[in-house]
Amino acid sequence: MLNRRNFLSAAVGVAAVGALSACAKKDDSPAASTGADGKKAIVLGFSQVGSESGWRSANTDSVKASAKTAGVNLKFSDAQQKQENQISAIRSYITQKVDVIAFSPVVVTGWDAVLKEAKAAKIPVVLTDRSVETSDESLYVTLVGSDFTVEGERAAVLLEKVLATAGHKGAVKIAQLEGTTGAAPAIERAKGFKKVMDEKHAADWKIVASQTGDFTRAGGKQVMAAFLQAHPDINVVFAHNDDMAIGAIQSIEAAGKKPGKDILIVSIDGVKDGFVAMSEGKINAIAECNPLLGDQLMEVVKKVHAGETVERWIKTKEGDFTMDQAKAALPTRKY
Ligand code: GYE
Repeated sequence: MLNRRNFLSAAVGVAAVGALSACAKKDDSPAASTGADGKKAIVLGFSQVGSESGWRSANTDSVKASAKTAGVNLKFSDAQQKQENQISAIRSYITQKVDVIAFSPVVVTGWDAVLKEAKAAKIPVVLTDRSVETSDESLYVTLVGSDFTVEGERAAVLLEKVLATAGHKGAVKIAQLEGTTGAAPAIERAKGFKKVMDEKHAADWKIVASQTGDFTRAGGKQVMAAFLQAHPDINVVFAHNDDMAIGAIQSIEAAGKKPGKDILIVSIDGVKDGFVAMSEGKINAIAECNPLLGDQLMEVVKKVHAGETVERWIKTKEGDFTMDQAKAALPTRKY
C-alpha cells in the first residue's frame, strides 16, 4: 500500500519523468528509474527485428504497451532486418549495463560472440519470438515464442481442408513463399509443412517453386509474379506469413487469376489484413501465430531479474481459421 509519504515521492518521481521525457531521446525508454512501487525500475534493452510485417508492428506495440503497464524501463531499437544492427544494439545495451536484454533474432546463427559478451557482463538474455542456434545453451535464459514447426504442420493440415472444401482433384502444385532466409520461422515452417506433405501426400502434393519473399508484401508480390511466369500451373500458395500472401494476391490478380479460387492460398500469422483478405475470399485459411508476447515477456523479465528459474521455452496459444470463419472472427481480432 502507498502511504502518504511514498505517494508524494512517487508523485515527485512522475513529475521528474515528465520533465525529463520532454527532452528528445533516441529510444522510447521512459526516463523513470523508479517504478510506481518506489523500487528501482528494471531496465530492459530490447532489439526488435524490424518492421517488415503486420505481425511485427503488433508485436512491437505489445512489447511497448506491456513494458509501460509493468513499470519496466524499456530501451527499444529496430534493427531493420539486419543482424549487424542487432549485434550493435545488444553491445550498446551491455555498455549501458541494462538489467536484462531481450531480442528477436533476425536469423538463427551467428550470435555466440555477442551472447558471450552479455554473459561476461552478467546480463541475462531472453529470446522473444525467434530462436537461435548456439553451441552453448547457457547463453540465453529462455525463449518466449511460438512453435514454428507446429505452425507449418498446421498450415499443411489446413491445406488438406481447403482442398477438400474446394473439391480439388488432381495434382497439387504448390508455390512456397518463404520468410527471411535463415530465420527460425522460415526454416521451421517449411520443415513442418514438408513433414506432413511427405508423410501423407507424397503422391499428389509437390512444391514446384520456393523462394524467399523476406516476410514482406513487396517480396511476396515480386516472387509470386516471377513464379506465375515460370510455372503457370501453380494451384496453391503456401506463404510463411500473411503479408507475403497479400503481396502474392496482387500478382495473381494482375495475371488475371482469382486468388482463393484459381489459386488456393494458405498462410500463417492471422493479422487483421490477413483476416480481411480471408473474409474477401482471397486467402483460404490461416494458421495463427500470436504476436502479443509483451505481457509474457515482462513477466519473464521480472522473474529472471529476481533470480527465479523460468521454463526454457514459453509458448503462446494459437488457433486455426478457414475462410468461412473469417467474417465472424474479424471484428474481434486484436491485431
Ligand atoms: O510470422 C512474420 C514476421 O518471427 C513469427 O516474423 C515472426 C514472423 C512472422 O515478419 O510476419
